Amino acid sequence: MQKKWWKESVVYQIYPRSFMDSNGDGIGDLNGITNKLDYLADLGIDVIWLSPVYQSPNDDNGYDISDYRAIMTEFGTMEDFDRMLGRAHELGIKIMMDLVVNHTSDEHEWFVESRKSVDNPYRDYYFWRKGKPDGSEPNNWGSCFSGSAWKYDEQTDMYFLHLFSTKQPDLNWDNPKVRDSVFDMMDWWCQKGIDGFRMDVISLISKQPGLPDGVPGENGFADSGSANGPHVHEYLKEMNRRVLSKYDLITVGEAAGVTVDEAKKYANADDSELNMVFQFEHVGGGENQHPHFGKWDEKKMPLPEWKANLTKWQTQLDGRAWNSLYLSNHDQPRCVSKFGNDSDKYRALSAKMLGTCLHMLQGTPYVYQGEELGMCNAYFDKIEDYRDIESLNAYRDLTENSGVSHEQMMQYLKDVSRDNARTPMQWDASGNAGFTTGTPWIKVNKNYKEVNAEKQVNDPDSVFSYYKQLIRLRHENEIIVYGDYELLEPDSDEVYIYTRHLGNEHLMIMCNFTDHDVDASEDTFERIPADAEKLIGNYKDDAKKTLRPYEAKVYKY
Ligand code: TEU
Ligand code: CA
Repeated sequence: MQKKWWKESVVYQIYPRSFMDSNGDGIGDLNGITNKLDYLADLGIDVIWLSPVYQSPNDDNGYDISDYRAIMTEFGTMEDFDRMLGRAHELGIKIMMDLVVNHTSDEHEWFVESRKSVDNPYRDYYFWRKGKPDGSEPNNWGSCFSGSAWKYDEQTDMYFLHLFSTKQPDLNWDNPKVRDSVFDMMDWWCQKGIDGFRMDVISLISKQPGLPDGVPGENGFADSGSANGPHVHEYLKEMNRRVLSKYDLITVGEAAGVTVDEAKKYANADDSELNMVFQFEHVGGGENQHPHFGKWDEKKMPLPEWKANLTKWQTQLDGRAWNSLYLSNHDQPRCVSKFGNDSDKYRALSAKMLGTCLHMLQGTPYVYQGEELGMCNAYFDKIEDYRDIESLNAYRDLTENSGVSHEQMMQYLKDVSRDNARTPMQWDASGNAGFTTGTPWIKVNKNYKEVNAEKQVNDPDSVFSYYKQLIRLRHENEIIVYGDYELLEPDSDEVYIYTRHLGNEHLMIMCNFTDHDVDASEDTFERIPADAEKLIGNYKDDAKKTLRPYEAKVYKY
């Protein structure tokens, strides 16, 4: 397999609004990030994925961009950005920018022009359509943030398309001028010296010709059928040719609705499109009781199904494409709350177990801020504490239109709201967890006195120290990066055990997903020679065949 630096890297995601506030206005900012770069260097990560820092009215916390070449006022200035980039580079850390080009803000100059008249030069930068004869929306597509994907605009008596919020109009990638504008802007950032792009919902950029009605539940994303649309690979190849291939970048496409077969194209080892994609199957749920409730009432996927899913990605991309590895990000609940056990007793143990399970797979691992501390879901009790547009819109929509009770909806939010991941980073036990001296824009998790960085950085048994070790092991062992993968005990609904192989070397990764003792099978255990080295584990001693609650261990032989 071809060696690449981005295959050997560990990426750390920063959600700037919640990372570190340097000036007491309650909002994280670029100088806050610069001040904490030493912490990240200590953790040992190679690349930072910076969620959007561009000028934005913040309808969706920066995923609605009004100027791609300016920094959001609340986050600082372009000089602050340059200083952050320079300092990161001094520390050997690369910066991957979030590229949000499926849509812009409605306050972006392109859209401001576009909405003015049907013959404005920017009209075709977006999707404008007449309503149906009865005046209703042009088609039945829904927005991911509730309601129709169309918004009526009086100025020209037409609707525009927005797959996300009404302030996030979709760009029309079929227009070559849109592609020129986007590629110019990307090139401008590359010239500045950034190191890569994480591409927001890039799988949605090619819409179905004619924008036909979708079959609810069958046409994928928002019933639009936009995921992996007819020209997406053509446009990405063009982007690769015109921009990406001119620089040495790390690229990852967020690919809602991507299948393994599609991923083989997006992330092809021939370097024609992107390095890797974020797929969603393993963070999605099992079946849901009310299909139109979407993600809110998805059941947890049974472990055998989850393992089979990850295994499919591991084995089918091996040698042909490349996996990204993640359990959490700014859109997902905290992984220790979702996949582990966030009780006092098992929080740290299960956080380490999940880290082991993920970091020993083939692919590039992503750590979301606070994951390295075992941060947990927010569990806000009051709707007033939520900030996320998706959560607030869904609350309104489901309680008002779908008969969901307030209590039920609050439970949904506690389990899956994106705000669970957006509470401020917990730096220390002082007020507001050391995130700000002012009032944070969103409440700090109640457990910050127990769970914080200051407490963990110098504690060899902490989740932080464990993650540090996981990251170091990847840097020191080629087998973790390049080895192939085999699943053992596929039917167990208690343990996830797999092996990795490279040349004559083997790794055995054993993870207990339950709160009780589980014995690995005789067959599994026989594979581990007596002189095997225990590379890492979250219990000090070794109970050999028995995996204790949330135990994880890795043998090398
Ligand atoms: O997310 C798109 C996406 O597919 C989802 O994860 C989605 O945000 C939703 O939460 C599903 O429940 C990206 C960004 O990561 C997200 O933060 C933005 O809100 C969205 O695109 C629009 O830019
Ligand atoms: Ca600030």
